[in-house]
Amino acid sequence: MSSEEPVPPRTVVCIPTYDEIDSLPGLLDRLRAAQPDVDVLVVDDDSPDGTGRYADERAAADPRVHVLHRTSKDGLGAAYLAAFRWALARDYDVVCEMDADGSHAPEQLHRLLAAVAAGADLVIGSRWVNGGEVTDWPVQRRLLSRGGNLYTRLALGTHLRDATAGYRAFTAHALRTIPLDDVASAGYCFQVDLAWRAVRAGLTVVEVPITFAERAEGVSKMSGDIVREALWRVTVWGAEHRAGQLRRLGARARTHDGRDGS
Ligand SMILES: Nc1nc2c(ncn2[C@@H]2O[C@H](COP(=O)(O)OP(=O)(O)O)[C@@H](O)[C@H]2O)c(=O)[nH]1
Ligand SMILES: [Mg+2]
Repeated sequence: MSSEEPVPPRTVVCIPTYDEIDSLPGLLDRLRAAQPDVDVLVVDDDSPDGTGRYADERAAADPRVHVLHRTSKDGLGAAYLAAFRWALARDYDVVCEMDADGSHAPEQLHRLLAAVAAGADLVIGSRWVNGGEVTDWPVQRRLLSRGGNLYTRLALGTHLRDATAGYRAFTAHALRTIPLDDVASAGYCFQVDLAWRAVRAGLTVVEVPITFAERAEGVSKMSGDIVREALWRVTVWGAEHRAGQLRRLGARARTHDGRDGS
């Protein structure tokens, strides 16, 4: 390569797993085929079904595949935080999130990476922007996702259409800018939390359309508790945000009054 050519960014896709032995092999095949120059980090929470051992075998056979073993099931948020620290310590330029269950097509990762190359700090693969779609979801599941996202948008006053989505690309700059040490959110809320922190930090957050497919194998780890956590935290953040806006408005009005009276 001549010195004139730009150096391609070093990219890693982080895949959190808990009991994904039926999904992970095919997903890794697809990801390695779609993006041969991208590294992969499987973050396994000691899956009883042997997903972590399988990931080790893949890593032994393929220098692009890495595994981070955690000792017990500790939620998606904690797994991603550990993955981000791992990636930052190894100087990756771009750090992606992808579910293990095949819902996020590796064949569409180039859309996220192109938006990063165009200057975004955080790219969200969105189901609910023009061109985005969900295949095979029943109407109740669509309503839950759309309703949750509408509520989030109104409560926080953001432009994001799919703040709960888990197909993402962050620049290392974004991960170093967003305060990560006090993130306590566990499930869907983790995704909203990070997007909201990125917006407030003044980073460029963009959405690109993706086609989301429901998992074909294994079972979802989503639970009522995860949905309730998201609703509760988004409501609190929204109330704090509005209270802050009101305080600032009040302070501005007082400054104005003071000026008028002088
Ligand atoms: N490491 C780890 N991964 C998890 C945990 N909970 C969920 N995941 C993974 O997170 C991704 C999304 O979870 P999934 O069950 O598909 O949630 P859904 O898509 O909302 O139904 C999958 O790759 C899961 O294996 C966890 O506690 N630890
Ligand atoms: Mg899933």
